[in-house]
Amino acid sequence: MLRNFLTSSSAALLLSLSSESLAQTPVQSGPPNAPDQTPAFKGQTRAPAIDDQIDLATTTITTGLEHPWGLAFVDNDMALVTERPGRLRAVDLQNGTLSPPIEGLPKIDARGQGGLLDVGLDPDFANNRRVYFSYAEPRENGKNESGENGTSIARGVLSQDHSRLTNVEVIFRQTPAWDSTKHFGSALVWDDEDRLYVTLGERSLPEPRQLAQDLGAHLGKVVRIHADGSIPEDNPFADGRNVSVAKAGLAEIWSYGHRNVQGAALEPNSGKLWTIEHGPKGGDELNVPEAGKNYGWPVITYGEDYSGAPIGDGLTAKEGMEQPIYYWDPVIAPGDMTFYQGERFPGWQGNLIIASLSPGGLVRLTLDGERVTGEQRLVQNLGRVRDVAESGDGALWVLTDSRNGALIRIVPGSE
Ligand SMILES: [Ca+2]
Ligand SMILES: [Ca+2]
Repeated sequence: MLRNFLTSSSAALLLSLSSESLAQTPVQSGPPNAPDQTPAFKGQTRAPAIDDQIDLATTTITTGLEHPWGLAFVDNDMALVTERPGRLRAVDLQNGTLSPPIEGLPKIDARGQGGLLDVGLDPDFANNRRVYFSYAEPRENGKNESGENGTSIARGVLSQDHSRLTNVEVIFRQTPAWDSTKHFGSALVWDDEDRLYVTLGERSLPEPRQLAQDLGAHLGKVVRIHADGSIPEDNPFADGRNVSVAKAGLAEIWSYGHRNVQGAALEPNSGKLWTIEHGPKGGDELNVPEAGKNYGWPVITYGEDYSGAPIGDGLTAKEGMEQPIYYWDPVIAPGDMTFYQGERFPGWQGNLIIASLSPGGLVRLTLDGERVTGEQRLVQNLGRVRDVAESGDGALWVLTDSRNGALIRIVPGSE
């Protein structure tokens, strides 16, 4: 009798322990690179794994894209796609036909991580047919005449037959230029008042990396501009009001202390910008950058240098510097991301869907406000995914990053 009682209560205890631990088990991503670092708050990393086993159907719409980077839907039948070597193409979403490279692009430096990067349509594209794009621009004005470049944003008018851009003009140039082939950023996101956020890398090398903390440089910044490149009056450094730092910053700057931000999206309910950033080994970050705030790099960060050495003094937190709302160690190497808004994937509304270059596929996050409550890895068989976007019918579309990259459509397997 006593023995039976003990046995059944032990079993009940075991059962409750195991369901508790199951609910808290994170995605199996391997050991951390920096195991001695501790998150600043509960749930800042390794959120519980989402355990619904949704079956996904993937359809390859087209292949033969050389390192495609950015995707923008023109309508239900056509999208624009960038290829890093410097080509912009229209792709027929029904049959996958690729147009010849669209003419009229400026000179592009396609070395390393550079090239033609993001593409986006004007909020009033239906009337003005303006297209915006980010790219690594060769710069002639530097000490190292052949090697200097910088991220630039240009716009042009797309012809009705989408064969050519005309009236191409550069609306923003990141300064200073640098002789580097790394960390260009550069996601383009419109806010609800048609202002353009641009995310910018810090060029990776030890010297320019420090400029992420320098408000006199555009390196390692998010900037916010109007469509013509002019500066919104209420930008945090637009009139020198925000001088809690040593000097007033460049007026385009929205937030600073970033490393290499290649993904960004506007949260549909709040209208706030969210960004996702390549950190060092073990330090990828999700942030909600606020006006004028410092996101820490390279003074604070999770993870460590690729050599295994600490970054700077190895700090993960400091007064006056913002914490990421979530981080990954080991990393996911994030491309772009999107907040899912459709109804095609039941229960996914408001989830953040992130492109992963390594380990690849997609990362899905469930959220409670600005806290991550769950994480799931999907379609890892696709390998390196650079961009993810949702079409008007609630399907997801991804670009895979390789010499023979593909545009792939994803819907629930039950359809
Ligand atoms: Ca994108
Ligand atoms: Ca940071």
